[in-house]
Amino acid sequence: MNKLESKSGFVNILGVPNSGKSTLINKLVGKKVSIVSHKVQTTRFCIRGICTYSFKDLSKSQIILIDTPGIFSAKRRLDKAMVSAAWSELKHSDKVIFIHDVSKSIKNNSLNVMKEIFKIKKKVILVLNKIDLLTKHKLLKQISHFKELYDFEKVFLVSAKNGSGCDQLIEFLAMSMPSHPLMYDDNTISDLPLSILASEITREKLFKNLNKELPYNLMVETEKWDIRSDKSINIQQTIFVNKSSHKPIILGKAGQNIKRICILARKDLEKLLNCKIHLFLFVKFKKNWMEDSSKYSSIGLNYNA
Ligand SMILES: Nc1nc2c(ncn2[C@@H]2O[C@H](COP(=O)(O)OP(=O)(O)OP(=O)(O)O)[C@@H](O)[C@H]2O)c(=O)[nH]1
Ligand SMILES: [Mg+2]
Repeated sequence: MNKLESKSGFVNILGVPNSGKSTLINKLVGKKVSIVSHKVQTTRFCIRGICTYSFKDLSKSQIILIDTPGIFSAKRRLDKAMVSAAWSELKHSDKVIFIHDVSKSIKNNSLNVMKEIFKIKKKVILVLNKIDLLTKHKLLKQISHFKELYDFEKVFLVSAKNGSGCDQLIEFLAMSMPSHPLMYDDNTISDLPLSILASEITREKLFKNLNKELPYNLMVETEKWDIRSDKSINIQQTIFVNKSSHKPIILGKAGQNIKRICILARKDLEKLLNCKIHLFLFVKFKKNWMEDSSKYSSIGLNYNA
């Protein structure tokens, strides 16, 4: 490759919910660009995480990793919009990764996703994730099972959580990108507006800190973003719930839940933005927010999917 020639391209990451797509993107990018939780359907729209890789000869390859909502058979409007978003960018991507959680057996849902991907793309990279949870013997069994099913372009064994196998994956992706000028400057790690990223961080804290009683249909909106004279930032967010009974769940006894969530979100935001944050959270009951088309378009989802 010519010294000055750079590479740049798109990599789509698809898989069933909870397989570790967002964790992998964050590990490859090196910062949290996409929220993660132990609950399924955490990611709601496509998020681009950007990784700029430097080769030994100092030329660069920019890998634009597209995190997608997990794919499942969707029935409700929001779920359908999420699944449709996951498929939407596949045709245009330069490489596609199918990611599978090795601690789970290969069920119908994962088989269907693989089948659909192979209908659109001839070459598919298989990433077997969460290898930290499996014995070598069981892992070898899984690998041969996948190889019997499809002819994958390449197979990587990784733990997105602890990073093992991730260097080999990113090197391969960097080499595989087409010759193209960099699409973002070297320091960019995400194209998500900060106000949306901030809403996502609060949603992550809600998902992680409310257990069985979590109202999945909540939505967070950043309504105010003011920079003070001392450079600290005032952020005001509203958490919308579509049932009034969900409001006390989020608030908790004497407001304990919301206070804890606010502190955790503020700490993450301060780390991300490198400045002092004043975060104010409000909870509002808004019946049918899931039927409000403006809530979909603001995060790039198709209301009529
Ligand atoms: N032990 C282990 N856990 C992992 C690994 N990768 C991800 N996880 C965990 O798996 C859970 C789901 O991870 P996510 O990255 O949110 O999964 P996702 O595929 O983006 O999920 P959706 O957005 O809901 O489709 C989280 O609790 C992660 O911490 C891994 O390599 N090892
Ligand atoms: Mg996700």
